[in-house]
Amino acid sequence: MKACVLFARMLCLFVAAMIAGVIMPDLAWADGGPTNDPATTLWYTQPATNWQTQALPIGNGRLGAMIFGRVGHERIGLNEETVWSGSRVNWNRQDASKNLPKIRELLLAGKNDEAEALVNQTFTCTGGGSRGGARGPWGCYQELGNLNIVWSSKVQAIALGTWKYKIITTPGITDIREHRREVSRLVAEAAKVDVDGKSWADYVIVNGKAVKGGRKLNLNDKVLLRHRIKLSKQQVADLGVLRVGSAARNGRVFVNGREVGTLPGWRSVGHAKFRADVRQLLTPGENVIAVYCSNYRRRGQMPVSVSLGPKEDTQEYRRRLDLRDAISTTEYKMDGVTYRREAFASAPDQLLVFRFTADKPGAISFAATMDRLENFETRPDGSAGLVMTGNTASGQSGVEGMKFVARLRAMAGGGKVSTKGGTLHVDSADEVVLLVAAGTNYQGFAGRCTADPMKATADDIAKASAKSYDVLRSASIADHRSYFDRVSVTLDDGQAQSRATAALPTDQRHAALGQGKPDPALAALYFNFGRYLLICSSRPGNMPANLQGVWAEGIQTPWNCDYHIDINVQMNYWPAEVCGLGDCHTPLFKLIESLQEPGAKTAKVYYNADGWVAHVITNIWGFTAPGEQAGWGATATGSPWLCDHLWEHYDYNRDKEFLKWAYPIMKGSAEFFLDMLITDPKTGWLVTAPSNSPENTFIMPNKKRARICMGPTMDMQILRELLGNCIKAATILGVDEPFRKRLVQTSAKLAANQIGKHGQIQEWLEDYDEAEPTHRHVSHLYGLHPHNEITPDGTPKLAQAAKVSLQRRGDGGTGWSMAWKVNFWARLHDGNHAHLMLNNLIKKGGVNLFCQHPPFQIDGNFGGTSGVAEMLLQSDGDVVRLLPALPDAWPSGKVTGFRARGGYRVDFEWKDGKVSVFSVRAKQPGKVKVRVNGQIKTFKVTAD
Ligand code: FUC
Repeated sequence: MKACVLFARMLCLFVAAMIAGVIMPDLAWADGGPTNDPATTLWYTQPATNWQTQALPIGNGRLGAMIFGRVGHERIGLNEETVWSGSRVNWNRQDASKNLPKIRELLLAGKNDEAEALVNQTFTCTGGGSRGGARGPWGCYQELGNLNIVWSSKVQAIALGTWKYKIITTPGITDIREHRREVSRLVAEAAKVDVDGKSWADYVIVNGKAVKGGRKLNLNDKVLLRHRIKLSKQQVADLGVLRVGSAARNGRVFVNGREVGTLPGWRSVGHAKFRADVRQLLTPGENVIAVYCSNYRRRGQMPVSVSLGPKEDTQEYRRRLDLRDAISTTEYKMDGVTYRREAFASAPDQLLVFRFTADKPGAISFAATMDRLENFETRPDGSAGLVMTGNTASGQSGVEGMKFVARLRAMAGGGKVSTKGGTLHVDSADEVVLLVAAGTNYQGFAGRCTADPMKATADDIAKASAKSYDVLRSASIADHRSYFDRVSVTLDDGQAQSRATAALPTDQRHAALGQGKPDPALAALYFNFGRYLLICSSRPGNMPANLQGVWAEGIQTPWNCDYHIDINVQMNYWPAEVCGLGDCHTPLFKLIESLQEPGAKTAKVYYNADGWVAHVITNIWGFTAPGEQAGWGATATGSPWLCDHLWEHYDYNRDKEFLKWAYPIMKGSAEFFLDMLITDPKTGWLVTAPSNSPENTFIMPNKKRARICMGPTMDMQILRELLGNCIKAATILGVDEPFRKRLVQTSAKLAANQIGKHGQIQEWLEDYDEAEPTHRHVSHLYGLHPHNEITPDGTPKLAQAAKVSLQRRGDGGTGWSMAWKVNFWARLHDGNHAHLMLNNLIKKGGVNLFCQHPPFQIDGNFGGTSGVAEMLLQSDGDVVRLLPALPDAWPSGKVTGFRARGGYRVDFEWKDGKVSVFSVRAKQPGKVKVRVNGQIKTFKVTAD
């Protein structure tokens, strides 16, 4: 019976595709294997060239890897969640509180610009704060390194060492555009085949080092290099890949006068290398390779390394990531052999596992190395392994930086494995399994916390190498599925064209979305990808997911890849509870718990207040002080926003033991604000001071611009929520009655939401205009989402004002900003607008579906997943709403396993936009109010 249904479905798909005139892609794999479920598979027909937008992530919560799937030179980016630079110091400005009265006086007098100047001088953190980045004590999360696999080939690559060069200048031209045009012309001219470059200066490079000439090259000189190479007919038949090493940036590459590509710019992190397929351009006889680049390194040395390697002629190339199995696969045929690589990150065995197979014996030969951009040493670890060790920069003299270890072990079937220096060689094996273990000596609030990562990684390898590949693989799949299978979402519009689009490779689906082609399953895939990323970057006991999860590249990562607590880390966890991943939420709670102690010191030193506080950013070293700049660093409500997550976890799971643990943390946060709030004499309201509406600038009546203010709307919404949650928690736990009463009184006096002159929710206490009306932060709508004090049914006027605010902000923004807007529109019950924002978010992202701020920032992935959930289900502990914001684009679908506040599990299906069947389950039987197809009714809850 099942087989019949399957056959019928396949037939439908085929016919649909024919009708739509779409050629179905070849889905066949050599092993007849995976079926590319469009809602749980990312797949492509070419290797990745870009980490941020194309490569595929795997992770086990602690270790992460990025798989490119390259054929000749595979690069696998490695991460371990605690590889941070920096170290612990005291960032608190000891005499800060002395200046607080004056800052407040200025604010009360409306002199925000003067207050801002004073905050900058006296109320920021010391030691440069996050500005020091990777090199300062603040530090940054960074890559562990790379595992490089260079596949052996019968044809040797030719290193191009002897060059002629000429410095390109445009004397007398001052206009920048004219200068650029002239440079472009000169470069194209100089790269031509028939240019006589004989009189140019000589430059010989061996192994990336200048051995002759080049002494006259100054830093930042722009240089055109030419190499002449004679190729035989055979060489033209065999060669085809031109590579330019990492040292050269900001430039252009030419073969026989034809430009073949652009070298990555200075913004690209260190590893970005250049590779081009130049098969069509090579000719028997003389060939000219020209590289234009700038000498960004140092005087006399421009270590460009260029090679012409064997062509990589593959057939049936496929790479894919299966979100259900958490396995990445690369497969291709070359010279008649089918090669297959699998990669996964095992949580049960705590390592990364790679397997290379081929359908002909003895076909696997490669050299493997491990490296990173700085501070490392790689040496043999026995005869079949490597170990890479080093320390990150601590940012303080005399303090040792974090120690890191990556250990590689090869297990080959057939052939020979050997090591020489820092390279592992595999010759003529039938099959190879590589195990990679990694760790650091970080001992903080979470993570592995071992003092001896050498031993820990050796133990990991010893344990895993006693198991077969299949055992490791099955354990990893079972473990991952125990999280992933908790929820499923199907979205459908019943259209043949949509299904045909969904059957395309992911990059083509992404492009089709850009052309407005419907593909509801792509939204389901984006939703599932967010769940996958959370499972892979935030498991119980691990560090919380940072700005790039466990998939950071380079040493100085964007925004130090830290924890921004004025939206970003919170957004990472928005999908956790509704998707039944409450246990993946717990790493955040450990971070919150750890901030109490340093946060209590900050509260005393800056505000002379009880309780604890953390401002806008934090790191793994317990940073709680204000940031280094008043304009963004003074936001005072990062910590209560974090505390909301504690309450949410309780509200979804109704676990009193958890609440007992969490309540003192929430209470400490509330205690801080009881001391910190001041009365605004104009309104009599209690307000925070100083603070910001995150990162946004307003125009003062005197036309000056400022960001420091008192009582920004977001702060007051967050505090109403915090105090409300504390009151509920204390009531449930039966504790702290007098404190509860104080909270009730304080809450009533907090500055209210106000509607401003445009009909919008006012962002500040005064109805200022924003300097940038489409600013990415939409903080004043915190009360709409994630908090729910603004609702279309409960507070229709405020909801209407929130809509005006959103319209003023527009439908663009950074990745995470658009993700937030999906959630906002869903809360306003406008499914079509939420859908528009979701599409904008996906379109702006990479073809690997990584959200792009840009650069890659993972928060938007999680915000997008949360947004899809908000479109399908909303709950407030009283009513569960099914399909509150269903877009026309998803007329039918099915959800299993969603969680709702109140401790519920909800399954439902819909057709033609109407719920056709649903069930609500909970630990205890009981009753629940459900809004279904426009009506709120009370239903029976089935006991789980
Ligand atoms: C906040 C945002 C930025 C960025 C950074 C990591 O400061 O305003 O857009 O996302 O966090």
